[in-house]
Amino acid sequence: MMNKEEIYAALGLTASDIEGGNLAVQTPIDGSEIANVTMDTPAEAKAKIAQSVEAFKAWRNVPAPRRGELVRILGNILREKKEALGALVTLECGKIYQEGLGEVQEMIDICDFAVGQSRMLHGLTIVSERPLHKMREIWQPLGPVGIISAFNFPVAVWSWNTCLALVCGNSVIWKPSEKTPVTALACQKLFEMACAEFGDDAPENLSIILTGERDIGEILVSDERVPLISATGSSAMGKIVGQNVAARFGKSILELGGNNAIIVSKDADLDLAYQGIVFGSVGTCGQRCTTTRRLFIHEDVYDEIVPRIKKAFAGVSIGNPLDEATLMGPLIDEDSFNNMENALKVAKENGGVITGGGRSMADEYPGGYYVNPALVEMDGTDANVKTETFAPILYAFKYTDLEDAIHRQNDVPQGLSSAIFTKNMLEAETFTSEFGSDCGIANVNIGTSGAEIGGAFGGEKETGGGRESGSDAWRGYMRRMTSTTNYSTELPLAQGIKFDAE
Ligand code: UN1
Repeated sequence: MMNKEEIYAALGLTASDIEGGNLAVQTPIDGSEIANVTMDTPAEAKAKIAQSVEAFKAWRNVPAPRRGELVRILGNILREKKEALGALVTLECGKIYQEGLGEVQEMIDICDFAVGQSRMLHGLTIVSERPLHKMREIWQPLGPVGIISAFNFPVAVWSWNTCLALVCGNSVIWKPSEKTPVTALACQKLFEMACAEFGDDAPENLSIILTGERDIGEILVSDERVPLISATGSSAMGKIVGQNVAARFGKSILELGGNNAIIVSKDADLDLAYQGIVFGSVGTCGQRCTTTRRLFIHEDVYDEIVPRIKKAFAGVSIGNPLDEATLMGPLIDEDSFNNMENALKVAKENGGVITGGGRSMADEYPGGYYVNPALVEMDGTDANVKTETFAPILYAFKYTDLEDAIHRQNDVPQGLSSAIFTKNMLEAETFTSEFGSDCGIANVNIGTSGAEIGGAFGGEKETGGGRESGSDAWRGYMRRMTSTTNYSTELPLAQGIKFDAE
């Protein structure tokens, strides 16, 4: 495993990038400072937005397949730097190295996807109601795209947005989480390497980073020169961002909180369900927006699977995420730990029976917030289970009737991911029907987390309604133009209107 200095060197980060600034960055591994980066002032942020507008004006003229070439080069660089960037992700946000690598793989995958997409920015041709007329849809570049991302996927979310935005002809301005600015600076270095290899068609400032706290994010969100804001994070943040962007008639793509559930049927393959549940709930230390937070287990199999989950939770190897034997690293910081403690307190007050929870390895890592995953057995629904706590807490409920389980699964404000484990085709099809799951993601015999980039990613209700990455999410980064051409010598009006100007 590379050490910090080797990681920085491999990614081209120099002292001026990571020292002498005014934003201290701590690794959640032990709380020690790994960098001190320089924040943008509000005036600098505004100036950078102006630079991004200029970059857009040049980039939109480059043919889309050529734009794809830049993304192809970026994907190759990411392949070369996968280990270094994966390790930096681990160092800065605390997810285990395997997941750090997985996150970079997600970047590589979206690069490949976007390269293909760069030759497929298709519009419709539409038959006209008028003779000798043709209609078509033309998808146009939009402008600078503002990206706001969270600490838990510090690099992949940028790439989902950036790779599509770039092939669509846009420039990008990224405001990463103030908890993970170093991975952002590293991505910027790799992007600049790609531009250098690509040549002059890539204008200066095609991708820009805004480093700072909330005030800097607000500048980006409220700036009319930025037609689209794509924001990933909490529902509370997204509500403010969405309203502020809407107030200036901007567009937004919001990918916000989840409260994801797995239904375990009496007809489930319990071995599969068990694996999906454990990965979904303790993976990334419960800090994915797709983390499994609730279980609805059929009463006939409850006593078979719940003890297995408890055993897995008690035995999961918690520790330094750079150590390859570790399955669960630390929470991002003390606030997260306090939120977890609070949620467990409320669950207990509401009659929940808790197994696990509490701090782990405090002696070895006084500055790191390692926790034991907690399983909370609940009798019925309660208010606490309606909010997202970004920590490894899994609430288990019993059910008798599938319709009731689906209703309870849906009966939360969020609507990101959901899953059912069943070998019963009728149940599986019910779950994915119009009266089944109300989430953006509804899986069968697969857990709630770990979505592939090829599908549209996002969810409904307080999850924000946005879709990123695969399918036709690219359209969100473009402007739709409807164009009608008349190749006759008459000017017939639509709807048969007669209007004689003579
Ligand atoms: C997030 O937590 O914001 O499906 C994204 C998954 C990952 C992405 C999670 N591909 O878990």
